[in-house]
Amino acid sequence: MNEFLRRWLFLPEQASTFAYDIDRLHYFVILTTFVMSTGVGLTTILFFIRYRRRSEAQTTPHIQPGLLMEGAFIFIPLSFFLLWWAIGYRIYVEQTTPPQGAMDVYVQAKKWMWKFAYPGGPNAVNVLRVPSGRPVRLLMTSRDVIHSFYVPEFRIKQDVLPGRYTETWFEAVQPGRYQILCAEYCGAGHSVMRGEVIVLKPEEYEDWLSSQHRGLASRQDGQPTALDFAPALGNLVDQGRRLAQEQGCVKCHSIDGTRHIGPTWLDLYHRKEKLQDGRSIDVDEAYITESMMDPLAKVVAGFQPVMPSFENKLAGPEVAAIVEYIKSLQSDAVRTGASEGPAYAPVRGR
Ligand code: HEC
Ligand SMILES: [Cu+2]
Repeated sequence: MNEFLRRWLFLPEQASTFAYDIDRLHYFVILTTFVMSTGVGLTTILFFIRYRRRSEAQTTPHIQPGLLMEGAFIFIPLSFFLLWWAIGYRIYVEQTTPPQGAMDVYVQAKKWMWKFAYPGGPNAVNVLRVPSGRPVRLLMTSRDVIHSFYVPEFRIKQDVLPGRYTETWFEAVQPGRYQILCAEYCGAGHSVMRGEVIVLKPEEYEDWLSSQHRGLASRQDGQPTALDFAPALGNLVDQGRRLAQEQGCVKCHSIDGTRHIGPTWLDLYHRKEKLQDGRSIDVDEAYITESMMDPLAKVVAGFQPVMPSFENKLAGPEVAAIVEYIKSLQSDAVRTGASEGPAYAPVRGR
């Protein structure tokens, strides 16, 4: 029954503990109003035909409904509304009260990404890893404008405000991947402000967490920086960083915003890059890949076309790892318009 109604109403999968409660209330409201409005509609049509005016001289008699009829019209709808309110209120209280012992994750929204920080642990951009079967509390704030954290499968949506913390919580019922969307229009990149919740089995989550701690501990300075989200994005990013060193990319590209022989990789992803032929291009995965395979296809304005091609030198997964590594290099700089060049003030200028 649940599954049938869910599909019939085009609702997404139910992946959190309160998805079921919310959907049940939703079915109840929808079905009641559906039945009632169908009843009203059919009665209207029937009355149109049955009580139509049959002659010019016909008048409509004044009808005085009885007290019982009047009462029924008031109290039946009212009791439905009160019942819905009572059920909704119970769910609202549950949804706004994180349970004791919930695991905390700090969420920072900014144009146009989600950053997640685990207390005393790793950071991540756009990927929130959580264990299944355990309540997770999100403490959220924004660095710029109002955003809204929305995971349809969890039936949670919570505004994220600058200068204030808001919170919400959920308990994922089973491992899977669910999209995070921004549900508050926040500028040109609103539609690409997407992330992902990866729900892991509790033991997988523990493994991941301890691998992150190892990653953090082995860093020379010991202190994670805003520039270094790489550990949290896992092996692909680590592999990409290693490959970029092995292949000599970092001889020409910096990761700290400074200009070398090639443009810096910091904040490269979704940068608006000016090309030599005057065009402007949004740096996405395809463009980054093309830059490795065919560097002369699109040459960045102000740079010499000296980058060698890496076609046949890198395998598919290696290219993907480098792309993920480049994507992970995001600074804390807040952008307001479309970006041209690093948002970061170059340490050594041109
Ligand atoms: C000899 C120096 C050199 C090496 C080595 C090099 N690049 Fe480049 N790269 C450049 C230069 C110069 C440009 C800018 C001109 C152009 O677009 O071709 C560039 C551009 C790029 C761009 C586009 C950047 C932008 O701002 O739009 C990407 C992505 C890129 N390189 C990736 C790589 C990767 C990945 C490697 C290693 C596998 C690498 N590069 C190795 C010099 C180099
Ligand atoms: Cu947003």
